[in-house]
Amino acid sequence: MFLDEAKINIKAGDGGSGIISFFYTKARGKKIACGGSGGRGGNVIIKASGSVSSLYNFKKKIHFKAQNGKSGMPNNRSGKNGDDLIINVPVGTIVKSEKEKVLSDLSEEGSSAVIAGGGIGGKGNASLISRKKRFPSFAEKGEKVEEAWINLELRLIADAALVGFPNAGKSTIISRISAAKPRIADYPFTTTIPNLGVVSVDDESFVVTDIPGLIKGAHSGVGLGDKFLRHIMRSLMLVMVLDGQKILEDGSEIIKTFDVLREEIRLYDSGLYDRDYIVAVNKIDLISDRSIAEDIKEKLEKKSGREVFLISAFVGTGMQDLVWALYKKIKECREKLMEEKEKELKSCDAVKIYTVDARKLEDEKMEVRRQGNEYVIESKKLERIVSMTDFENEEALEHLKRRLKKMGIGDKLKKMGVEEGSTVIIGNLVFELKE
Ligand SMILES: Nc1nc2c(ncn2[C@@H]2O[C@H](COP(=O)(O)OP(=O)(O)OP(=O)(O)O)[C@@H](O)[C@H]2O)c(=O)[nH]1
Ligand SMILES: [Mg+2]
Repeated sequence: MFLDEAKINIKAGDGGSGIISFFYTKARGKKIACGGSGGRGGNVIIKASGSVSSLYNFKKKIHFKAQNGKSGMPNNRSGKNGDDLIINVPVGTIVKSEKEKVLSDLSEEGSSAVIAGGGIGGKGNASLISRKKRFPSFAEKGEKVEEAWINLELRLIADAALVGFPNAGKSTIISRISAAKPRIADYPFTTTIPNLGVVSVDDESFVVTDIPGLIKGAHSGVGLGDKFLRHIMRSLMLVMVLDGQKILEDGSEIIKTFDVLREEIRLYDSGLYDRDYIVAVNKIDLISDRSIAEDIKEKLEKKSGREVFLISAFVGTGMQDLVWALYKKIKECREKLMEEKEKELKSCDAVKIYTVDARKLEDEKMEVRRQGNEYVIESKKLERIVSMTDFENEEALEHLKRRLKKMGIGDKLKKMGVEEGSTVIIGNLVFELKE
């Protein structure tokens, strides 16, 4: 079965907690804080792998969790970091958040992205020594991270895509030139999900896909077509498959079909419309008068400015020529693509690209929301600091207070319009804003 969408639940590992420990030297009767810090939680990484061909497995396994970081240990030993969890997906998978925001586009073999970062480890008391506090009897808790639902979406990356009206014989063509065994039948919309086939030529190969038939209005969702047009967005070239049986009715009918097909593609996406293509007029075995077919071929060639092939997927007429033409064109397209990539790489050398860690940027944001007489502070960074504080421990609370003061949070809040004496809330922490 072929599946092109999946929804999974991921959770990165929580950070391990720091511990409180002291070491006493017998000889000099000295006390040293030696609690180790917790390890980092494992990341959830999604990786494109050529050995995975569909999203089918994500129907059966939905929950993915990376390992938590371990707690710190005495003698200032840190806890072990949690192992990252690598989820292998097919090349061409797009990862989106639950709100449909694109998180990553894994279009190349081996490319990967950290989709959920592990929680940071809490500091042990050995790392909390300060000039004021030489014997801290508190430690930080590890950062807890939340689970999230993400959507995986697979766009098939075929070299050539067969597009045409229902019943034109697209599936018959793919079954003839590759080992694919799609359903073929004498009624429209036989194909409901795309078929993929590998075509071998000369020791080399290329991938062809056959998508459900398009009809007028497909670009706006009529029929099945538009749902699958996005699958062929990255195909190097298209093959417009026309039903030669139409010639029997009236010679101009097939030209009309061609126009409607092109128009649907143009309305769907101009990039796809500009993509290179060839035309195949199928079921040529039904036309007994070859000169009529040749006449149509000429007209179509004139109109499109492309090569037009008269074929019969059923009998095999013209199929060899079609395969060779595809092979040649795909080779050209691949070379062009390589050249463009090289150019892109070269221009990258000249321009230095500065990237900002998205998480850091997110961290620095701080917003104040009024809720009745209270003010709720929304800040990833502050919320994290608060959540890592052990509220049962007086010293830890004191440390938190000092830290917030040092960060100038009070002044910042006053500048943002929070009056003195107001109640302020950060995560689980509720306090009164004072001088
Ligand atoms: N005579 C003749 N019939 C053909 C030829 N190619 C396909 N057919 C027939 O046309 C009908 C439709 O073929 P399919 O390959 O299922 O057509 P399709 O374009 O995949 O159709 P959808 O999946 O509905 O979009 C079937 O009955 C085929 O046997 C051909 O070259 N000659
Ligand atoms: Mg079909």
